[in-house]
Amino acid sequence: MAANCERTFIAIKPDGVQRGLVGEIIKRFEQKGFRLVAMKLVHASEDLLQNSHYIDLKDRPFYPGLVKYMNSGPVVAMVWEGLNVVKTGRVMLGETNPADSKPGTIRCDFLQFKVGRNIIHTASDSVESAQKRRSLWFKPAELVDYKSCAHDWIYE
Ligand code: DAT
Ligand code: MG
Repeated sequence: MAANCERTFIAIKPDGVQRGLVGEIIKRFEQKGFRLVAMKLVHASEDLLQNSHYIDLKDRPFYPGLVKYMNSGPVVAMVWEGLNVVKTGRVMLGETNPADSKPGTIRCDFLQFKVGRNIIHTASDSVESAQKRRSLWFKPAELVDYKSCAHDWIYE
């Protein structure tokens, strides 16, 4: 796959949806020049969260609270595509702890200090883990194939 077709999974968590931050967060990815590949508003099941999405964290003390929080309302699940989107998406989010996040990042600009309410999820420390996470939330047919009219302006 071409480098500028890299994809990542991003989800706006229940507090991000309830606080009306969906548009602002999508805007940042759009303005950066990433292409929206898939998006849906979904109330994730406990099964998806417990047994798939957060399975890697199952031994952590905060795991039950995390699953409950993610299951407390709808989330906006998305796939974004572009050059280095896995790494850059992570930078745009900020650190896990909002208090450690730098100004200009989502978790700094819209949060105070609570790790347990950090409004946004990104897969992904690697392209492979992004792909794995994405496939839990989206069927292949839900990934929309189209060329952005800005593509040639962004990539030369
Ligand atoms: P990130 O969401 O930055 O990728 P992660 O994958 O380490 O962070 O953890 C997933 C989520 O778990 C994180 O967004 C919030 C929650 N979490 C992590 N560490 C926590 C902690 N010490 N206390 C409470 N929740 C925590
Ligand atoms: Mg993580």
